[in-house]
Amino acid sequence: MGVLNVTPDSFSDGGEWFSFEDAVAHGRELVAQGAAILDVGGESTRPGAAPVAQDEELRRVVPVVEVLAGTATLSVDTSKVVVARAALDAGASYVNDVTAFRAEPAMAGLVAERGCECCLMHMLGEPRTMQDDPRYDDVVDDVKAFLSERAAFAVGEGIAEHRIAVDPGIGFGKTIEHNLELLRRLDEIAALGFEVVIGTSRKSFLGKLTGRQDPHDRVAATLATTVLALERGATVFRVHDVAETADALKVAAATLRRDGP
Ligand code: HH2
Repeated sequence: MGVLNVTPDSFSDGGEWFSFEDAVAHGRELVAQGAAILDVGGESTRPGAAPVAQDEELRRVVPVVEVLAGTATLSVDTSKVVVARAALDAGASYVNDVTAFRAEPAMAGLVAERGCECCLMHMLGEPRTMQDDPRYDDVVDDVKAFLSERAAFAVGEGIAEHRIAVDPGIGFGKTIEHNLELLRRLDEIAALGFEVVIGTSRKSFLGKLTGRQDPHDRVAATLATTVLALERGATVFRVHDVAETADALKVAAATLRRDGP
């Protein structure tokens, strides 16, 4: 899953693909590099990011989805039903909601009605304050319980189980140790029986571990987490650096004999 942020303020690539032309060109490049899914987002969820008005989010996301539809599976990274509906009308078939349908529960009905896929992500609190001293009893057990509850809600709203993916939400209300524990024990989340999406790409815990301040310098660190996550059952890797990730996953998967030559 290639990240396509049509935003001026995303934590690692804000402004790089903000114009329609740049976003479309970058989306095509990610597909050429091997992305099977493009995750188009018009609102940053980094800690402290400013909320984006619905009309502005529509203006950023919908034209890009419309042009890129057909080149890959198009995912819309939004928690607003209106934005998701417009993106689905424009050719998207996957809804990535970082609030797991909590912001707008009607999102579940939309996904059910359209028969599309969705990703339900764990987040403690909300983006503005989520990094202020997050605490858990046991981070993996707490995240698992949350994801099970949200998946049960989604199924209750009519979404087929095989169309639901879950994501532990790396960096969303988590300390470095929480992120590492979730990666170390990702097999326990995979044991829930849903597809597992993992999003570590360029995130700040990697910067803290390696001393790399510039998110663009965290590709190698991201690859380490990607390979570990594959080994522990993740099946979708949400990344900015698709070419490097595709190579790492090919070699790791062949070694694990999940899709070797
Ligand atoms: N991470 C980000 C955004 N959306 N969705 C899922 N399912 N999992 C993630 O880990 C995830 C996500 C944050 O990364 P990015 O889009 O690069 O930054 P920003 O939110 O600043 O646009």
